[in-house]
Amino acid sequence: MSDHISLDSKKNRLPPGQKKKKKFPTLSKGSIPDWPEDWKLRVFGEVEKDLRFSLGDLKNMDEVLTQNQDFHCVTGWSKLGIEWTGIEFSDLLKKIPKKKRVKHVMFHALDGYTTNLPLKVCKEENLLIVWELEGNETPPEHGGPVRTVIESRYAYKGIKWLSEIELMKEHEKGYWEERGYSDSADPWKEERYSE
Ligand SMILES: Nc1nc2c(c(=O)[nH]1)N[C@H]1C(S)=C(S)[C@@H](COP(=O)(O)O)O[C@H]1N2
Ligand SMILES: [Mo]
Repeated sequence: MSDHISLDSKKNRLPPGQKKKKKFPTLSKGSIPDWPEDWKLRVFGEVEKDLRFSLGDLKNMDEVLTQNQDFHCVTGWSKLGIEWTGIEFSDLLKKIPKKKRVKHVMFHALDGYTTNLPLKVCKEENLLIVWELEGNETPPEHGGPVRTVIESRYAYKGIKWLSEIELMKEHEKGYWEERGYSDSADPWKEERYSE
């Protein structure tokens, strides 16, 4: 099919200033971290008690789904229609006895990376915690075994090698947000850098 009649361009899925990539590039601040045998996703902060979920726990949840998402890197490339399998953050959140005052979420990764999002965004936009990419285990270079993705924000708001989710009452900035990248990171408004 020629490009100009493809579904992608019809629905205008390419945000301003982005170029479409056929391949799925990888981008990380450093090298791929080791994945601990006994990995568990820890949820801590403003919770009644710390919770830990193994990959098996996640895979056994009734809410597991497969979803296609577009992926927009702030450096200017987009990869459209990536198929992920995992669970919605909002479904995980329902299982967590959290304090009422939670307003913000910080995601932590095994390479020391962090990224922050308002709780409202985490609940209302399609933030996924995923372990499969195109029907196979997510490869380490793309953040496997477990990462997050959120197509409504630049891709640095998704975290590879997810280790911990911190529920917070105050706002704090993550790794790129502290280094001058936009805190809200909406690709449709081209929010690349902080003011
Ligand atoms: N843990 C971790 N997550 C991360 C990053 C990183 O360096 N470490 N880079 C971010 C950036 S800037 C992008 S564009 C995407 C890249 O994901 P990919 O390598 O699967 O394309 O991961 C995001 N999440
Ligand atoms: Mo990025």
